[in-house]
Amino acid sequence: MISKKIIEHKKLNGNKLRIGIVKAQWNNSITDNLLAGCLKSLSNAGVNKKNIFVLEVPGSFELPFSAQKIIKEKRVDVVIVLGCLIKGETRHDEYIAQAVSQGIMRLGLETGVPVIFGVLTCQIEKQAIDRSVGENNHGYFWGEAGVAMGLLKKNKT
Ligand code: DLZ
Repeated sequence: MISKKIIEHKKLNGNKLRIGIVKAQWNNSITDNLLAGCLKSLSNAGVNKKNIFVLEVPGSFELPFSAQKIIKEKRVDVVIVLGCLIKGETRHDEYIAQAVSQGIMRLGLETGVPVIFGVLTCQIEKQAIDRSVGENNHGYFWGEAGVAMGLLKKNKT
């Protein structure tokens, strides 16, 4: 089943925002699409290309560390982490999902810079494909969430 977009953001203006994106390379065919969707929504919200800092890392487990690095080095208003976990034969995906979600939540609370959880956690590959293409590209929604939270952090909403 394809999930429907649940929230409608009002039109936001991101032209003053500095935004970090960290993309995991594991399941690259999916995360490339998430990144493309994310960049499209940032562009639609008026975010300037020169204020977007993209970092690629090996896998989702590396996302919190790398988000921290971008926060320290680039003075961003928000970071969006993008990854794709697909269940395998072991419980690897569960440990990674826990570590990433808790790691970025802690990072956001400790630094005051919000970090958007843009990680697909899927049972099978088809679920990941369905959520990374066309109108249902979650990267697009996570870009919108990033703009909303970046503005909130700057007190611009
Ligand atoms: C090892 C691993 C596995 C099994 N599965 C995924 C996955 O589905 N998605 C993902 O982003 N990364 C996966 N990784 C890699 C880990 O995130 C990490 O890169 C390595 O364990 C090295 O720390």
